Amino acid sequence: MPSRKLSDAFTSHPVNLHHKFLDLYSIKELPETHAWTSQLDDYPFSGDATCNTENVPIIDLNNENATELIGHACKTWGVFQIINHNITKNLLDEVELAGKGLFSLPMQQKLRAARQPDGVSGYGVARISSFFTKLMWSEGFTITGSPLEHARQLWPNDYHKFCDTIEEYQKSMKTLAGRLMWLMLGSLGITNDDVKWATPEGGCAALQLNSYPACPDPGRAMGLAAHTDSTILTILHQSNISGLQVLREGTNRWITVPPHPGALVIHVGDLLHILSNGLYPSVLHRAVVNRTRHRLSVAYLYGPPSSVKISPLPKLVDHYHPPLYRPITWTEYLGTKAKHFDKALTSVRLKRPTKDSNTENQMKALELIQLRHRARRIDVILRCDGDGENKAPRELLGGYFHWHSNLVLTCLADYDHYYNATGLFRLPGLVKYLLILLCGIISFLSIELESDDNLGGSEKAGDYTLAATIAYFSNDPDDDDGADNMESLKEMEIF
Ligand SMILES: O=C(O)CCC(=O)C(=O)O
Repeated sequence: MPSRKLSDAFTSHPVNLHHKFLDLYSIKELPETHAWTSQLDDYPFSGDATCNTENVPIIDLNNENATELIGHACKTWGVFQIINHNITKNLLDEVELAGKGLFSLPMQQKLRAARQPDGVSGYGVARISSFFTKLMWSEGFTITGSPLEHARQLWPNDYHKFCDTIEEYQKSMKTLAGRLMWLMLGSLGITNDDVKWATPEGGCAALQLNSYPACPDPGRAMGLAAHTDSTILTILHQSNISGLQVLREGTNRWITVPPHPGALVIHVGDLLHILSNGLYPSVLHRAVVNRTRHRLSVAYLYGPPSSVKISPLPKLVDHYHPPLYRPITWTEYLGTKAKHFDKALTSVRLKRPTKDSNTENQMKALELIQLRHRARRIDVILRCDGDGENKAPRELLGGYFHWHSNLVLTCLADYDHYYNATGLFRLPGLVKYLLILLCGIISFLSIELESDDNLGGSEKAGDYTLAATIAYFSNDPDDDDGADNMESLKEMEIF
């Protein structure tokens, strides 16, 4: 049962919020417990939607270029709005009405369905509240699987309408989420064969209803503090009151996502960030409140089957793009988020190879070999860019020789890959290795130092880089004059 699996995430990190539930609808003055100071101004705000210099993209799913548009939005924004998504206005209105009905119940009645400290579903304040000293100006209701049990607690004699609406909404959202996931993955060149778990029945989800009552002092209150979603993607329906803001990478400004009639907001979640090996960043977002109007939002939090290991997709990983994250299930990730909150993604990130590590050197060597493979001749001119006397310190030169021998080693290691792929040689084992050894030696010998003077070892410390200019000469069969055609010059920093 997926919901039980997801709830396992919180058993080891229960959230005990030691405070009374305040009835925010009746408060006339902002209590100190809810008065935020610093986090509200962490980044500048771009003004309301009319002042935004740029807007979150709105994508028509009927557009024949929808996949490319979505890919671009995921890469550059991590958020976009969709229209023509096949969710009827009637269903959106119904779910909004169901949410309003729930939150307008007396507090004592809502508390009958209160979420347990180690549970996922039910009524309560945002789980992330435990990471902040101030309380948020909102209340929430989470539904995983069937809404029946909680609906019965809230309305013992009259729960059918709520359940019917929620179930219909969950069904439609599941279909849409599956479609969107494939558009997003498709835009990365990923196909069904690459992600076996991503079947129409496969995904797992939770529905989150958020309520933001009108607030007497909105400038000092926070509806929902900045966070990223622990999902593959989130589909958000917001009532026609603005409040959602996303942090725009690059400018580091909060940008309002204005409600657009009939549009749904799509967030890239942390798990898509991992699957895409960081190509599609999960977006930091928050909700602010306003003085006069009650705002409601409904988030469909969509993820993979709870026990499937999620890791950067093999198609997106190669020598140049090593995997940035370790494999993790959704349940494990939710547990990590409950413990580390905004450090959760970093905590599953693999250590990057250090600059002078073997891996990085081998990648550079490999790049050179790939060039070499297509060329008649490659000249490598080494240069030392440093301050002062323009001399490489001894450890740099040591590094250079280390790199050089890596080149030969990589040649050997990649023999099968290159020569089998090109079909150039089909020779017995020992001969193959002798040939590749010879090739390695030739590449070793053909790398020249431009000038002994420039690379002469010195003991001087300083900020040096050792760079190579690689001249690539084509192997053009029509070129019968025997002269080398230099096709490109490539700059490569070595150390
Ligand atoms: O209410 C909103 O606009 C944001 C909701 C949200 O971020 C969430 O439910 O995770």
